[in-house]
Amino acid sequence: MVKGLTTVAQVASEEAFAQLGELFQALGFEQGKGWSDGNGKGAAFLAPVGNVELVTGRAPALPGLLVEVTQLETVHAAVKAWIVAHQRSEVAAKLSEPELTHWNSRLFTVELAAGLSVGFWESENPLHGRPVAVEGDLSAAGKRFAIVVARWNAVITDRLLQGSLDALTRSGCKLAEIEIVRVPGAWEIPSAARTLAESKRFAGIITLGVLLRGETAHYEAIYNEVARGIGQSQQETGVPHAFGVLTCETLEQALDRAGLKAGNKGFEAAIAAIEMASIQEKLAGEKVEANS
Ligand code: DLZ
Repeated sequence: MVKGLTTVAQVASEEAFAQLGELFQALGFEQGKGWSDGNGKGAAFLAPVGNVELVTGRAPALPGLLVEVTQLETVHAAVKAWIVAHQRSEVAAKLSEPELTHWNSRLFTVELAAGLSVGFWESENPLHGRPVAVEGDLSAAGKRFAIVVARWNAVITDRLLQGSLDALTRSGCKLAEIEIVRVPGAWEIPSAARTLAESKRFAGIITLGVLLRGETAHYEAIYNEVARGIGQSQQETGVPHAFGVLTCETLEQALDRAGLKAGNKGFEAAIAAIEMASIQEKLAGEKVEANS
């Protein structure tokens, strides 16, 4: 069965061989397994995907070796910089400017060495070549969400709560569709989250709390149990649970993650819940085709 694709190019000198290797790595090729047998050597450069294209009815794109890239101008600049760095004036003469093709793309070509002509191209369609994926929308309109928030370290959890409410309402969720449940501490989050999830009234549950290592006896044990309980509730009910329980060394670190220097984890958790709620909705609606 087909396993991969290899294109072989002869390079005249060891110096050019080394310089081209440098360029290919700078362009983003992953270095593969090379070889050396005393007479010669080979260097392999890997691309994430490859294909053989058969063409009929019109002339195929030239040259035969085409590398699809993103940021074509950056690649063009990298090739130019390589030409200058290695004083390859003979290559400079064979470097074209990026131009539109008849296949909705832009392309430039360069003869990097005798017999090694490469075309670099970028599709005008940013989704070209991307695998089709199920992705969640970031709309919370028409969905109900529950937020379970611990009262312990309220100076921080209140900020996380504000962040979550901000994310939900800005994504179209009405305040009336949000249920806030306050529990004593992080330890109590899983049981409340589970009850809410089992009610099947919510598209997602957002859990918010703060555990401070310095001030929490049996910190690891509590943290593990809280994480396990929230995860288990999510897996066993099928309702997305976003994990917004901070685990920090100090109060300052926690404040940074509650809206000061490192974003607001309550906001981020709510966004994750919205996305997962949408993904669950899409996955639930997907049909299993006969041949899949
Ligand atoms: C007891 C305790 C301690 C020491 N530290 C924290 C903490 O840092 N964050 C938090 O949310 N809760 C803490 N708690 C309270 C427990 O989570 C729990 O509420 C009590 O042990 C009562 O069951």
